[in-house]
Amino acid sequence: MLTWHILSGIYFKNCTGSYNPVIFSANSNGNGKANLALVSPQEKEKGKGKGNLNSNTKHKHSVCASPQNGSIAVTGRFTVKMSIAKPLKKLASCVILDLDGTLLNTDALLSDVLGGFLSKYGKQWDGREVHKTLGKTPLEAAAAIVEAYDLPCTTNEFISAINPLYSEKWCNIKAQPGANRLIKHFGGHGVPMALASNSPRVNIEGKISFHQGWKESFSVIIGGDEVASGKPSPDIYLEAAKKLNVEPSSCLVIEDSIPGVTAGKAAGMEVVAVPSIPKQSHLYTSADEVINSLLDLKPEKWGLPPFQDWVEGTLPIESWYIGGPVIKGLGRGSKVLGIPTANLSTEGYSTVLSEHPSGVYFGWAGLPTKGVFKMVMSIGWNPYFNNPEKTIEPWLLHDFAEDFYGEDLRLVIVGYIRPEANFSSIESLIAKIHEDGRIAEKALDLPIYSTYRDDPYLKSCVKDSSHL
Ligand code: RBF
Ligand code: MG
Repeated sequence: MLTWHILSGIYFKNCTGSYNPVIFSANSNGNGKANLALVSPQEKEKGKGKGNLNSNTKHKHSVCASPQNGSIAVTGRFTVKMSIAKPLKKLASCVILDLDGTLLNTDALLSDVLGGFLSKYGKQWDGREVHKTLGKTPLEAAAAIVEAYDLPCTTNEFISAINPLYSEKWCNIKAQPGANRLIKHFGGHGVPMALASNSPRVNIEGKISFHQGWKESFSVIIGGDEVASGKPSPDIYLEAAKKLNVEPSSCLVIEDSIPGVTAGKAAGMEVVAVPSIPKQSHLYTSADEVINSLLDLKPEKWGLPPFQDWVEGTLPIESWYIGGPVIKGLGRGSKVLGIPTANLSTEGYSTVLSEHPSGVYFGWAGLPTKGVFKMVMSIGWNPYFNNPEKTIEPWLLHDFAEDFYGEDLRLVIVGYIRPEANFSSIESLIAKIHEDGRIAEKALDLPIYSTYRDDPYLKSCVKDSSHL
């Protein structure tokens, strides 16, 4: 089957006479007929049409389309530019998702269970060993741990001892930020989804049973025990495509681990990597794209319906709270950048921090003696400076006469702007942070965000942690 990719600069005329950009995909069935999918990136109109596409090699084709549904009427003929010479990205019609580390935040679980288990043997779990287990089959992961810690038991004994400890914690595993949003989005747009994990199928079903609406959203679930070999072999992904009844080339895989990315590529699929351990993105060279978190996924890049929840350059998120004394950071904020961030002590917040992807967020900041202020902040390792620790650096959008080190700072975080980035010069970093400030300043006046200004947490005393 020949797939045509029509990439950019495409316009069609709607019934009101105005032109709208269209993302267009055409799957030739070999006889010159094609199915057209019309999607406006502006999200104002949406429609599906069928038309005939001449399969000769001219670069322009006229196509008649009549919408099957949606609010637009494509009445006239429109012209598409066609590029078969350079199909950059294949267009996907289905999404296949990994579970552990991709949709579920299982990192904390691993250290929790293993930490407790190893201490019985007088050993201490070292988080750095985590890479030995990511994307591995349960047997491989177990063998790696038994070996790394020189445990006086066989791999199978280890598995039997650890399994019940795991399954009793399944109810506590949190969804990764953006996982519910992604599942609802694709489900709502009728994009078929499959779950493809190295875990045995019963474990997959057990884990997802604690997340409302997940099981029903997947038309296919494949576990590591249902194929000959687990990832990095392509088997799991190929089996998922077969059960979805689609070509592997029209599947988009979303994966957090390197073996998982290898498996998806070996299956002939497009793969977006969402690394679950920090500072590793350079190792994911075979992925078609590496993103920082599920919040950064742009489905339209893969020919899938775009998210519609971004407002004025910001993404509303479920609000979360953090507070503590303002500490002296590295002093770069005001000295080097001219941006005085009120760095927050992250002591006691390691769980909260690990649950939130690095990136630029915004919200409201409360200072007991000064009031409530707009705030934009970065969470992460500041790629430009390559910090060793994940930090929280809020910038209160207000001119203060004096420093307020030691004072209690309360934050309610309500929206997301972008992932942290590296920059070729300090000027471009500063310009970007100022742009973040302007985006936050404006967005916080929108009713969806402004209501949080009155959140009692911003004014309560530190000991009251009822919100956390
Ligand atoms: N540091 C980076 O290396 N990359 C970024 O993209 C980045 N974005 C930021 C956005 C905001 C709104 C703020 C307040 C800081 C950001 N920083 C970023 C962190 C900045 O480098 C840091 O605050 C200074 O180094 C002070 O320690
Ligand atoms: Mg995974």
